[in-house]
Amino acid sequence: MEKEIVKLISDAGSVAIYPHVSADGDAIGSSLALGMALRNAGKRVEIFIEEDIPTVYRFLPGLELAGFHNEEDETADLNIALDTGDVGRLGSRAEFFFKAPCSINIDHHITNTKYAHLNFVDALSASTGEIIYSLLLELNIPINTDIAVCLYTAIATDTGGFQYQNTTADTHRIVAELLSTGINVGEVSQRIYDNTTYEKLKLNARAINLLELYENAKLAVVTLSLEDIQSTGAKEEDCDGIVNIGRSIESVEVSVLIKERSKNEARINLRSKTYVDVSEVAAAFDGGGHTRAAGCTVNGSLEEVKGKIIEAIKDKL
Ligand SMILES: [Mn+2]
Repeated sequence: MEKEIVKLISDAGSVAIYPHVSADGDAIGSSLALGMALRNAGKRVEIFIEEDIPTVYRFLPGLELAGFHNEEDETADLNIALDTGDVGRLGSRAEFFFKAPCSINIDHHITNTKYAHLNFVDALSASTGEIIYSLLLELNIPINTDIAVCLYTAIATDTGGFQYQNTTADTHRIVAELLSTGINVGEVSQRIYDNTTYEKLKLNARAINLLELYENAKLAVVTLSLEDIQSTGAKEEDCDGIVNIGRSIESVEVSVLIKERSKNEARINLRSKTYVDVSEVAAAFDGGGHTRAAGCTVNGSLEEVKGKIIEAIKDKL
């Protein structure tokens, strides 16, 4: 970590933390961990979220630091965006983010656009949680069990439970240190993985039924309309993980989830297994992400979007 960033955080009296929109385990876990650590170091801390914290992560400590931004909120000395690859991922909070005298962007997305005053992007880190771990060591702030649970959640979710290619020896070394604070891995895993709602399960069943294979079964596509999601009683956040269903098929290299946002807009999640760089596919549609996991937003009807996405991927297979 650059000394300048460590010093700025060290010197700040108040800090506001910004996870990305549709925050995942890494964004939330990293934000709560950094938030609690800086609070323990005597700073005023707020975490500004775009949407409610997903139910699955409501067991995490430090949630009292998170809330929605109000017009009356004072500008912090320092705004820090976590796990956020571009300004678009700050959503409606972008304007407020740039109001602070100084902003810092800490992330691991290879497509990060370095939009803040100071940027620390380490694309070799499997998760932003790992970067925050190192930052806390440099800041000399002790990592207690609460902070460790949040960092563990960040790292475990972004590595697919230590299964994805991004998992490194450092990932395991850091997690070993986190476990030595006494966190209960069984309990955390149960909270994260064994808490599927019936509605989410029904949505998964629908997704499996809708799954299509293309390009000699190397490409899996699930297209979900708003009606598909609503009819199962599932929530938007329940779409999380559906893209992995296609990825789990033996022959599949690229798995795509196309989710209708409105009549003329769809959100795309992309996953690959061994050789296709899906961050390139996403970037072609002004999106971003990692080599094996990326996303973008595409305009058009669901059928049009599906056509565009298949066209963009098929030459890479
Ligand atoms: Mn991440």
